[in-house]
Amino acid sequence: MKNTHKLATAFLMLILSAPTFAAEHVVKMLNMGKDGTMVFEPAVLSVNVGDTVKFEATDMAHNSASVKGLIPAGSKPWMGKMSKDISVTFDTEGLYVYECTPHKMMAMVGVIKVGNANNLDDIKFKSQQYKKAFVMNKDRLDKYLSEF
Ligand SMILES: [Cu+2]
Repeated sequence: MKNTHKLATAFLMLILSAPTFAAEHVVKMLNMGKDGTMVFEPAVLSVNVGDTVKFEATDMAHNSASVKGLIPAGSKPWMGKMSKDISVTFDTEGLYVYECTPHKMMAMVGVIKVGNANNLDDIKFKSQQYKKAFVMNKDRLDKYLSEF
């Protein structure tokens, strides 16, 4: 009886002290998806601090690159190579906007929320200037940001 109790206590300690494992999410880079042509899918994603997002070169001639000024202050930017997968680990909370470099004009963009969207107002404000570069799908980024 005593041993059983000890075992139960040990088991409980194990559960309580177990680290929460960081998750890996996958975002596909596509010529055609649910939201139209030249899209990331899912284009809007919520993850936890410490999680990794793998941008998968499902279709060729795309990349994933963070947009200057549209990521949290102090966070690390990234720049994926064309037609290559890239994995990004997110250690800083907030909203991140990223783009496919050659398809920026077509609003091939995506948004990742890490933890809380504490920079939402800042991103909404600064994205007004950024989205002037879009010649197609001009409302796409606003639509994505409206989900937060
Ligand atoms: Cu692209």
